[in-house]
Amino acid sequence: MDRTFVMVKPDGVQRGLVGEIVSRLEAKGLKMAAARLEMMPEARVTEQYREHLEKPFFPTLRQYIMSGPCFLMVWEGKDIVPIVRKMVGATNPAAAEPGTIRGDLALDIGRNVIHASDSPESAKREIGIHFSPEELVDYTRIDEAVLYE
Ligand code: IDP
Ligand code: MG
Repeated sequence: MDRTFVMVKPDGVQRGLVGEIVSRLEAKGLKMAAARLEMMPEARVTEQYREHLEKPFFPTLRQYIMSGPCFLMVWEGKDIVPIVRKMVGATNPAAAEPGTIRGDLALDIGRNVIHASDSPESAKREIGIHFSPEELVDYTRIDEAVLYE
């Protein structure tokens, strides 16, 4: 099974969207492997968004991510990285398709509710930043036998 890192950002937590987002991923058939609500420390924000350090929006991005609690998760499923990216939608909610999380639940690129890893390599890196191996729970979902061919 493949894994990805997903995070409800502070605007999503404040707006009470954690349940809605978890619900969509659960209903798809994906399996939650870890979850934690926390104020993300600056060192991990910087590590998470390392590729954007030199971008003009980085200081406000860091401020946004540290403005309140985030809900961090690891999810599992076959080909999960592209599947969850599709469910999340375009970075700018104004361009995100209806039916996607950002398309349905957000308006502004600077308040786009959710993060999801963009490649299997990023997923591995991001899971490693935020979770220790012992925090990843290994179990069988009762419907796994009917979810996959
Ligand atoms: P992604 O979250 O869809 O992978 P990235 O380009 O990796 O998008 O950007 C990371 C995050 O940085 C975005 O989700 C958004 O919160 C923020 N961001 C990206 N571009 C802008 C921008 O032009 N203005 C403000 N924030 C931005
Ligand atoms: Mg990204």
